[in-house]
Amino acid sequence: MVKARARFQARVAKSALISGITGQDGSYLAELLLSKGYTVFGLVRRLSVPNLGNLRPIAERVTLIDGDLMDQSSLNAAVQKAAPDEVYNLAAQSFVGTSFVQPVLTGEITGLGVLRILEAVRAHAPHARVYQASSSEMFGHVDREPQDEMTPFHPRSPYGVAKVYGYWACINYREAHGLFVANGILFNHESERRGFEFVTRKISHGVAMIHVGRAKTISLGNLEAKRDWGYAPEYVDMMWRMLQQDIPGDFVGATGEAHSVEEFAAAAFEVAGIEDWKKHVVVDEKNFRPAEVYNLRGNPAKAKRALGWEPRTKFHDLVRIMVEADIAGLQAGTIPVRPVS
Ligand code: NAP
Ligand code: G4F
Repeated sequence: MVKARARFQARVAKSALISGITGQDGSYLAELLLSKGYTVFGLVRRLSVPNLGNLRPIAERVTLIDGDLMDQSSLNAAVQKAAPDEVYNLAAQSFVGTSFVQPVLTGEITGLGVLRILEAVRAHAPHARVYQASSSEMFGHVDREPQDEMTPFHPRSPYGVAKVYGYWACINYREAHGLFVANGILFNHESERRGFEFVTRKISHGVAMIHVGRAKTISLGNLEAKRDWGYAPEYVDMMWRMLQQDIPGDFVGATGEAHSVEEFAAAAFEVAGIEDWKKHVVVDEKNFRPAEVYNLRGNPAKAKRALGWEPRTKFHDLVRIMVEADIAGLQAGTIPVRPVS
């Protein structure tokens, strides 16, 4: 019995390297892996002001390694130092809007950065299992609904194009070099840790600002766009499950339900008890994209079948979680008062 437990513990005491650990998903994933007994290393890039807020609850329990997806030697050194069993590549220039303004940088980080991670793993930890944060933005201009693992890609932004490059680089390293590499094709997932520029957080924070009397309106773009929005902590569990399989594969992660930006806004104002929400929303041309992705809805059947993964949080609960967290954070002074346009 004691021997069996020791063997079990030896088996679960794995180490993981997470790129993008300071972001929404990276911080939730680090918490999940720590709860499973992993030794967690996180890659962080140099910023003029450190950006470790999401890691506050676990700051003492993760080892941070300096490195940047733009810089091959730092990735080689990070992989050597962490000697990981699992590598989660979550780092990216992840905002679609910015990718139209900084397309080359986005290609470098979000596209070529994947190749640099794969090269570092191939050279220094070829037995490590790799998770790649692929995206439903790869589907882009869709010709069928819902989208699944067989749906063709038609990306509509430099971000989407870069993600397609990363996706195929992973499959190529699987086929050419025998690496264990898995693509999670995840649809939008949100939380109280979401960046302020993404539409859900822009709305939840904007509504909270109006609720506490610090703003009167929110400036938005295309209210008709539809997304399949889930809750981020549940999606990092899917990432982990993908790396526990015997054979690497690619999986869609989604709720199977789509809602419009307008529905999200209406629900958010309702949570805050603000009536006549249209009075508080200004539609501004500057928030529209040169090429829009109008409608995304995923089919997570493969993930359910093979991984036993299923999202639980429903759309209205997600909206409530985000709006209540922003109202509480503004009232407590733990969330910044910032412009909402
Ligand atoms: P996020 O909050 O924007 O986090 C991105 C992370 O990447 C941050 O930790 C950021 O570090 C890091 N990063 C950016 N450029 C880097 C560089 N050059 N070198 C090293 N690190 C760099 O994104 P997220 O929402 O957690 O998403 C995680 C991943 O999943 C991303 O790849 C995203 O494209 C993909 N994805 C997200 C969703 C979604 O709905 N959230 C859906 C599908 C796919 P700093 O803190 O220093 O900026
Ligand atoms: O919240 P968004 O900026 O997210 P988007 O473009 O769907 O990308 C997110 O999800 C992807 C997965 O599909 C990830 F790969 C990616 O990293 C990121 O996490 O915009 C959602 C929709 C768009 O159609 C946009 O045009 O909302 C529309 N929208 C309308 N008004 C707005 C606004 N988006 C933003 N950011 N700001 C607005 O004012």
